[in-house]
Amino acid sequence: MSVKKDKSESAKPHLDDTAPQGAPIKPQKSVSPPGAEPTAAGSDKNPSVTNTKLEQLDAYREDPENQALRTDQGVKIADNQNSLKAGVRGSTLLEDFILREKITHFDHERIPERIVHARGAAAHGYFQVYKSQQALTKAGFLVDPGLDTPVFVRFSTVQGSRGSADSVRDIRGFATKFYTQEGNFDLVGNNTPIFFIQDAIKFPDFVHAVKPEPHNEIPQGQSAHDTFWDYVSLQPETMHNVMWAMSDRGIPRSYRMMEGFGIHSYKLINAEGKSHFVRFHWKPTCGAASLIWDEAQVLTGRDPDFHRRELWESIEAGDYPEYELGLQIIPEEDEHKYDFDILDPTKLIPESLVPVQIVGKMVLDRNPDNYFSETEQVAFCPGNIVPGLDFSDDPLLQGRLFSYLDTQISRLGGPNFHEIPINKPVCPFHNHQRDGMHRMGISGKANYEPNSINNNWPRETPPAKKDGGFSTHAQPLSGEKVRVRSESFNDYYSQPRLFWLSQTKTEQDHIVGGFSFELGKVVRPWIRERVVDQLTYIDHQLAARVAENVGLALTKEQLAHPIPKDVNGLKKDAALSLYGEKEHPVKSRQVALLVADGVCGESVAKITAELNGLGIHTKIFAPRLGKIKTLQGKEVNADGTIEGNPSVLVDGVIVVTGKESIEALLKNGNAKNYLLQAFKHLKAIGLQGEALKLYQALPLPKPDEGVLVDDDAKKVAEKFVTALKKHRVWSREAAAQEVPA
Ligand code: HDD
Repeated sequence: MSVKKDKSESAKPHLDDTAPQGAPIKPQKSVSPPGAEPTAAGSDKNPSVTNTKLEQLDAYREDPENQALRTDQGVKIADNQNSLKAGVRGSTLLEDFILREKITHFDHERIPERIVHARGAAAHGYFQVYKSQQALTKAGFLVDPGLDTPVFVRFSTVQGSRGSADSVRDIRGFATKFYTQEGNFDLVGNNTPIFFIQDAIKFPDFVHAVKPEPHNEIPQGQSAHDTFWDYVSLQPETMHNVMWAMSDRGIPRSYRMMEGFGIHSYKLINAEGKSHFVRFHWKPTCGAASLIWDEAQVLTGRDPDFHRRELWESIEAGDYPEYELGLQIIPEEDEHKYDFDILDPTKLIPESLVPVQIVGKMVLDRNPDNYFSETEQVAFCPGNIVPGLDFSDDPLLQGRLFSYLDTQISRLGGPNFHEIPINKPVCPFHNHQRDGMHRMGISGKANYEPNSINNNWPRETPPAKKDGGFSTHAQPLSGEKVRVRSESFNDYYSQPRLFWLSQTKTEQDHIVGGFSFELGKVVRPWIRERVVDQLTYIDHQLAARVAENVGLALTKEQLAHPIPKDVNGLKKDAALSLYGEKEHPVKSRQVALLVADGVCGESVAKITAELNGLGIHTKIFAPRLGKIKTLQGKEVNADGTIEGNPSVLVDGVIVVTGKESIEALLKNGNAKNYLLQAFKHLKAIGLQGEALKLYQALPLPKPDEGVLVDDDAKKVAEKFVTALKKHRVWSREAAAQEVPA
């Protein structure tokens, strides 16, 4: 574990302005445009960014430069082009050990993909606590602000296979492995604060229902099919998470614009042995934001790697994704204070009841070197915790403690997966576990305990205030051994209603749209009816709107269904809405500048400078690659073609003035489509000078508050940024429906 000095003095303003004054946070390095250079392995691109985990991995990195090609046994290979044959045109000989080794290894290259969360992308980084949390926990990584704890974070979708698209409607996984000095702590969360089911025994049923249907393996990366909605309609505890999935949370803009949640109540244990319940939150410093549904669907084809690419390129560019760690603390004596059970993973704890205390920051600052070795082989287990933390009795969490370790044994081929470099702790680890497939360590003489032949090493460490052995919090228990669900888990509808009522009108419209789209793909009518029936227990208006879209009408009985009660007196909770009146940070946003020969080069430079100054990334797209001639007789370099970089890849577009340039764009269908789609997806559109003509040539309504028109380059950029801060032009939604992009 590397110990860092307080670097707050060198921290750059703006980039780290969310850290409290004096917090020991490392400055970010200067940023280059993402995707501007060829991508490369993390250690090639960012060699100066390192930590104890990355140093540990260095020992395993291979460097084939100036090396001979050899077999796995070290024999130099003289011919890697031809197999050994009986005569020039003869059959291949079994004797060919080089061929056999190569083909055999190839034949066994694949391992089973994860049962869920198969599609993912990951990055290295570090976590630092702002201020000691010793009143709550003795876990070193939450106590010592001088430590930066290495982390490896894997983001994922749940439903699709390894090769599925990133932008599908789904829950996202947000799994963090903290390589602490006291062992690995895995916080294996999602981008929603709640889960679909309450008890782990239902997980196989739920996953079978959401995965592609068993007879034809359709659909891929989507929950829009009969078996999922059949299960949902029969298991009302799913409704809360389903509401989140149908909302914009199901289609995040990027991994860096997504919240993360540990979901379950855990326990923090301090040096005196006192316990507090805790719920973990990750808050992105870029703010949380989502895609538009049509855009998400277009993206599955235009760039199936959209989220993965954005994560990778941002890190290469030095524009590191950051998340603050937040804690919701519930004293033990408040365990029964709420209308819901804090052990129920389908219930969140509203932030207005228990505010989230921000305690530290995680920065993702280096890409992996090898997808398989690191991202695919990383094995997260919620059972991996360190002294100072403990589990609660949440029945979903309890089942997870078993499942993850178990699944790795078949996924990674045996019980020694902790020895795979990415999974190894950075602190020493010795015990008497022995042998098994793929054992790497060469163990010492005694393989039992107690022993006298090795002086009883390795020995137990008694629990202590610091650096002690793990001890389970002594929690009093009572009751009978029973197979039941606690009655305190019974209310399925109050929290989905709180979520619904906390959304803006736009967000509510999107939820109605989400349900209507998905149910539109459900073939069996009785399943659609039952889902609508479930919705009537949440909100009549929601149910009626979805019903209408799927050709149903609510019955008198359904309209008489009781409205669920408020959650601890709350009708709304602002933290549940993504948008509200919030202004969004513009840092890290991507903006396209459309140009062609004859563009005003000075304007390109001014707009670029204005936006880059705010941390916004700009890319210049033209009908072709290469140097584009400017009005001033100079050249600007095109970063890509308009065709290859459609508007779904960016947050907004500015068309730069120039008579000839606009005339060329008027003849370019891809440029026209750019504006049509940007308009349809509610994006800010900047039109400088002549560019208005391009807009006017399209079947679009008169410029609205998100179409920013000005002759002056700086002014158009300023107006554009004001619109970008709203994330989307929400007022345009009705007009956008009519645009046939
Ligand atoms: Fe799970 C993977 C998140 C409940 C069983 N889960 C997995 C991953 C994430 C989650 C993010 C991917 C980790 C990675 O990137 O490798 N799972 C959750 C959350 C849950 C949850 C937030 C509820 C709060 N999961 C859950 C239950 C079970 C599992 C109740 C089983 C009883 N999950 C698995 C698994 C996976 C997995 C099958 C597949 C691959 C793996 O574990 O390593 O064991």
